[in-house]
Amino acid sequence: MQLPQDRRFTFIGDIHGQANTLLALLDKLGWKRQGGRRRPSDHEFLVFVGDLIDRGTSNLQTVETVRELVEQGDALCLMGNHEFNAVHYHTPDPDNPGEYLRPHIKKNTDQHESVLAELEEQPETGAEMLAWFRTLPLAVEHESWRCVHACWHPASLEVLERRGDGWFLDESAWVQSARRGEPEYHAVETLLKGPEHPLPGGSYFLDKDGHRREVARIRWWDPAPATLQQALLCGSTPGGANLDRPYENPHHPGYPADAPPVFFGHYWKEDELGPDRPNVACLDYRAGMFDKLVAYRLGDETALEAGRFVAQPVIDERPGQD
Ligand SMILES: [Mn+2]
Repeated sequence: MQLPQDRRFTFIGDIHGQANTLLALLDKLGWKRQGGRRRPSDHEFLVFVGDLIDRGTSNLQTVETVRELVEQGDALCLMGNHEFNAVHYHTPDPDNPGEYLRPHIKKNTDQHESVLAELEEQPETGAEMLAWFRTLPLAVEHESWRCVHACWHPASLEVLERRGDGWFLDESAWVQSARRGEPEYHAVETLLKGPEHPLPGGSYFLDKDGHRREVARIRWWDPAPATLQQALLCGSTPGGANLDRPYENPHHPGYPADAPPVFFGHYWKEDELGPDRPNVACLDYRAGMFDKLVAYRLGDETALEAGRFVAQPVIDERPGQD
C-alpha cells in the first residue's frame, strides 16, 4: 500500500452507519459530484479512521460510499474494531463446528443488530463487504502523520505484516486473532480497542451500553498520568472507587511529544472540538450516538489546531426524529 504524493490529507472519525451525515460532511468539505462521482476539492485525500458500521441507520450505504472513494483513489480506510468484529462474527470457527470466531451471544448480536437488519434486506451485499473489510490496514504511517483506529502501539505493529505504508492482518492470522493468548489477538485488541487498566479492587463502572466493567480504557496518549483520575476513561463514576491515587502501569504507552501527529477515533468525546495534545487528535465525536461526525484537515501546522476541525451534526433519520 502506497500513500499518494502531492495530496493534502483530511482525517474522518467514526461514522457508525450515518451515510447521509457523511455525504453532508463531504459537501461541507467541498467535494462535488461530477459524473456520478464525488471529486476532491484542492487535492484533498481522505483517511477514514474506521468504524464505518453499527448503531446507525444506513450502514451498507456508508460502506459503499467510502469504498467508492477508496477505489477511485481519493481515500483510504483503516479497520475499526467494528469492521474487525463483523469479520469475526460472520466467519465460522474452523476448530469448533457450528461456532463463529466471534460468538453469537446476545451482547455481540445486539452490537451488530443494525447491520444484520440491513443484510436481511440485501443479503447479496454481505460477503463482498466482509471481503473488503479483510483487506483494510490496521495502521498507516506517512512521514508527516500516523493513523490507527484506537492506539498507536509500536510493539503491536511488529506482530502484523507491513506492506508499504500500512500494516495488515495476514489472511492466515484471522483465526489466531480470535484466540486469547496469541500475539495477533493482543495486537488487535491494543490497536483497535485500546489498552485497559483495572479499577481499584472491587470497584466498577457502567459503560455506554450499561455493561458492568472492572477495567477501564486509559488515556494512552498522555505521556505520564500521575493518578488514576488522570489515566482512566470511565463512562460513569466508578462505584465506590477513589481514583485520587497513584497510577502505576509499567506498560503505559504514552505518545512521544516529538513524534508526528497521530489521528484515531474510538474514544467518545463530548468536549469542544480540538486536539488532545499538540500532536494527538481523537476524531470520535459520537456520531454513533447521533451527535456529530468530525474531520481534521491537516496543513503544514507544527501543532494541531482546533480551527482545522470540521464538524457535521448527525442527520437523525430514525422514525419520530426531525
Ligand atoms: Mn467507534
